[in-house]
Amino acid sequence: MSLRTVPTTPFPGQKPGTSGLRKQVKVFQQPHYLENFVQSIFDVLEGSAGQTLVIGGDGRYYNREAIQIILKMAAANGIGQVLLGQGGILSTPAVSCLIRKYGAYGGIILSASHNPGGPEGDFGIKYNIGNGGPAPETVTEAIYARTQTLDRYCILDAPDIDLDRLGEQRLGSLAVRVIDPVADYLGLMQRLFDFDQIRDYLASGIRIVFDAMHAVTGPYARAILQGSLGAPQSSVLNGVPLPDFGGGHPDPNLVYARELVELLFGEDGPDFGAASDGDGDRNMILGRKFYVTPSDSLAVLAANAQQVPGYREGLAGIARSMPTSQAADRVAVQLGIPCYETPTGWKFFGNLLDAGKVTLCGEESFGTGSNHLREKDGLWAVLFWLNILAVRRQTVQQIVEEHWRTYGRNVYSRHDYEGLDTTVAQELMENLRRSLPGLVGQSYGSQTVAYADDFSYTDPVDGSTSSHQGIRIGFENGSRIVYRLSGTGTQGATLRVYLEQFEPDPAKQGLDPQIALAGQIQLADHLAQIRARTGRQQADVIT
Ligand code: VG1
Ligand code: CO
Repeated sequence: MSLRTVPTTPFPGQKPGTSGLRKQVKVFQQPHYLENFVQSIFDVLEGSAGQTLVIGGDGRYYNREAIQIILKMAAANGIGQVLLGQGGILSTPAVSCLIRKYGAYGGIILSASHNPGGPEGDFGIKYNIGNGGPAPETVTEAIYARTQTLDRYCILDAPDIDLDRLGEQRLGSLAVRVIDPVADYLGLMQRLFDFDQIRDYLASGIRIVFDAMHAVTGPYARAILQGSLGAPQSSVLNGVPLPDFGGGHPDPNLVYARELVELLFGEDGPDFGAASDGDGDRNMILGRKFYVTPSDSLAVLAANAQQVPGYREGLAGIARSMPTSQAADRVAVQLGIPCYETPTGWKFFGNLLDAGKVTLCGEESFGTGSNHLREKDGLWAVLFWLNILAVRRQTVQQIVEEHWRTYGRNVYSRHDYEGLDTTVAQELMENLRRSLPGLVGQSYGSQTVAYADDFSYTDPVDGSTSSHQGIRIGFENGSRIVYRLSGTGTQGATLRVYLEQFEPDPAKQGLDPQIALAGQIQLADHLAQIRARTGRQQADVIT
């Protein structure tokens, strides 16, 4: 085994987005591309010599190859120990759990999350810090800056590690410990939820289906739902992780989780359905013939948290990303606790959780989590729901409708326009930004604009400011239209339009959101000239 220093030159565009660096597999496969980024991570980590890193990925194409490279680079860069998920598999929440449990210095997650995989698909890499959460912007900016000046990387010339053999192997001075990807995570879930109660509930004839979408949650769902909670074999769909996710799009929403949606909305469907994404941090919750909007899911979990063992003592506060509906804010008011509004992406929740300011966090993009770790957590949300259902013994639909009657309904929808020409999308946003000062006070139908701005966030813990986090147009009646460009896509630009309207009248709360929001949808197009500028007549994905 010998240590090799390889001369290299910078690649443009190695800038982490909303959640790590995501590019097409082909981009990552270029010689030195992955190595440059990984070396830049090691170069900005101070005091990592001899420390422990957690490494694993969502099993997508190029996962195993990338892990071999990263292990040899970790060895060459003086890391002391790596905890590696068996087969190179670890869900994003499991990485967060392991970093925290074993006091690791940080972790590297190989995933492009909900983006498709396979040789023609996407790959990604994210760095998590010692609190178990995504690296904050100060760290991702430093990594990016380093990629632009890098002129060498260090790697150990050594044979590959056997990724599937549990136990310790060595790469020079680095100890690689291959561990069961599920055990520690399962232990944490057992401490938070009442597994006995959920098991009894499931045994009472309740039928559940979890769609792992051929992504990382398969082994977790089988061990937890079937192994520990006694759900039958049929309760986990697409439970084997595949490098190309079976050709699917591992994004748990009404469009991409069609198989599950058809089951739940079909005749004699199951009582409860759920799905997770590529790396296991997202969740979609369904009842029989009923879809729970992620923003509502966060609000329902908050309102019912004290029925669940891990949250009996109540919540310190709630945080939601700016585009997420204000349903959780209403619960926070009732509970007399603060509700924070952060930019999109989990990295902004870490400081609030570390400071004990919030207990629950959520995003409209099917992400919910809590202070149990520092990532959003798909299966955790599923277990949270099952625990609430086991206590309340009502249907998902009854619970959500009762919630609306109590708090009012924040009718909500997100419209995504995917694969737009980047210049067209940027001009659309620029133009809209320029029009903001003139919008305040304008009336459209019965609505008057109360504020129109480009969201800027100052972290209440460390005082750092993040600007240009999305355009918000808020109306005096509480309705909102939010526009932002995605920071996770790899081809062209994706415009996300978030629509929200408050409906206090129970008689009108059952209306299909697309119908209830029709006026808002039209206004969103009018204000940003979406159809005229993009040539698109409608959104590609509506959630
Ligand atoms: C999207 C979601 C955002 C989420 C991010 C990462 O980002 O909107 O809420 O945190 O994906 O999720 P963007 O920039 O494309 O809107 V995951 O599960 O893909 O790591
Ligand atoms: Co994800």
